[in-house]
Amino acid sequence: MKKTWWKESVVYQIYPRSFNDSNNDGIGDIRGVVQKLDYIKSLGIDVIWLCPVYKSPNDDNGYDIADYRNIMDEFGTMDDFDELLAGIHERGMKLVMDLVVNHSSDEHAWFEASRKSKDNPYRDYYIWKPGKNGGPPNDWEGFFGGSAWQHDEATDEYYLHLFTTKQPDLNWENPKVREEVNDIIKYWFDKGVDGFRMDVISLISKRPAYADMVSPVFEEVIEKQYANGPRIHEFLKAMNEAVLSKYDIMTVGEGPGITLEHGLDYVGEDRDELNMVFHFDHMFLDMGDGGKFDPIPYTLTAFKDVFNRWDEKLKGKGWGSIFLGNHDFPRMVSRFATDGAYREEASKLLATLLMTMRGTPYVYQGDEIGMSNVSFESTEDYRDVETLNYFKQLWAEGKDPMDHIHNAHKMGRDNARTPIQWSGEVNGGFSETQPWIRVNPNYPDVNVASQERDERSVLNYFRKMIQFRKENPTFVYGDYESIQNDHPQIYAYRRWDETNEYLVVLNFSDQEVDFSPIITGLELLVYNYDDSTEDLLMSPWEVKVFRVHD
Ligand code: TEU
Ligand code: CA
Repeated sequence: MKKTWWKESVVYQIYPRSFNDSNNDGIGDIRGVVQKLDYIKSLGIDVIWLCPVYKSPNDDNGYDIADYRNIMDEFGTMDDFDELLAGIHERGMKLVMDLVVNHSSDEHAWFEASRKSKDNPYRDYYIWKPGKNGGPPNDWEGFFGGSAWQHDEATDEYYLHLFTTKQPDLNWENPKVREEVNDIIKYWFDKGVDGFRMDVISLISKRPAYADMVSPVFEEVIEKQYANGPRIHEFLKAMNEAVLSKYDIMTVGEGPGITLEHGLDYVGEDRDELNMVFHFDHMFLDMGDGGKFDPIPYTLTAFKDVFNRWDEKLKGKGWGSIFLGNHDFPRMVSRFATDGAYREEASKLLATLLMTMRGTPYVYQGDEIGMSNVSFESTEDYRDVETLNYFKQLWAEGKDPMDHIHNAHKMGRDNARTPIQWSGEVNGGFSETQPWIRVNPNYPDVNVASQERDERSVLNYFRKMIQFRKENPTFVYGDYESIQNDHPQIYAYRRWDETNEYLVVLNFSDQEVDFSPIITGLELLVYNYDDSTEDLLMSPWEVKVFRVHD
């Protein structure tokens, strides 16, 4: 495969509202990120992906944009942004921004004009339809519950919003919308930004029939009706030709509905569309037919299968992204490992997985210190619109949300949105004021400052693993094969190229496991227990990475 900087990079995702508060108003901000650039650099990070910082009424924490060329007041000014970008570049890192153009805010000037009258020049920037039988145009549901259509008094029509009512979907059929998006991208590239993560890009091309939902299972509706619409690849190719291809940047498309079947259509190296995608196959493993708040158990073998199938599909043809969490999902250690007695070992194990797979690794803020899920005692402490809508829906069904709060504890997005725990000081050192969302009460035990002082901390293990990946490029470009794939507790795989071979063995369980890989000539290189030995008697959540000699 062609070698490029973004394949060799390790990306760090920042959710600015929760990262670091520089002016003590309780909200993380851009200057807060500037203050921590040396810290991020010290991890070995190459690329920072910054979640949305544009002007926004924050109905969905910045994923509802009111002005694509200005900065949200709470986060600072354009001068702060320019300083951030310069600071990142000075340190030899790159900056990737979030592009949210499936929808805008209803407070964007385009939508304010669009809703005024049916003949407004901006009318066709959004998707308007007359109602049917006194109700919405069809029975589509939004991602956050309820109808995906909102009636608007002024013109007595409905607009489509796949997310909240304050996030109207843009009409990509309109060539002017596509031009506007290209101009926005150009604006930021001309400032020197190094790429975009494209929010729900899989949803931009709508199926013109607007037929009723084909299934009561939302995941099927996404796949068959919302995602991968008829013109998606035409739109992406045109965007690539007009702007993306003119700059040395990276792109990663996010998307529900980007399944194994469709992945290569987006990232095939012969396709000139996107560089990478985030698929959700492993992120949906523990969701039942009722979706996120209907959690179900899953097995390690199912988890391995996702990685195996994607690696097999993409190999030699397109590039993958490796991630285990972000601002939309629970903390990786609580979800895919354990946050009990073995939280530290388990965090190190997941760090090892991230840094030894084929594909570009993405580290979500706080995972480098092993931050875990939070269980707020009251529904009042939750902030995320998705979780709040869930509580509302329960009330509407005559149920008491408190009887279901365990689902929010387990699956809610606020798990990943609590403030970064910088120290054992008040509010975890995030802010001197009460933050916009509560700090995880485990901050006295889990924080950056104490881990800086501890050679054996999760933080220093992350640093070591990132360094290890860089020193051994076989982990970037080399081949991948899972061994003893049916093993219910061990995830073991080989990585190799013409010159090197490695074996990674990860014990995904609380039990000791005697593993026999039938591979000889093993030299132990990386491990997460002080007393690790070259044998394959694996302690709970133990990691062993070997060089394999012929
Ligand atoms: O997320 C898109 C997406 O698919 C999410 O709806 C995800 O499935 C959901 O969070 C699971 O509960 C992106 C952003 O990452 C998210 O923060 C936004 O809320 C959403 O788009 C709308 O812009
Ligand atoms: Ca602030």
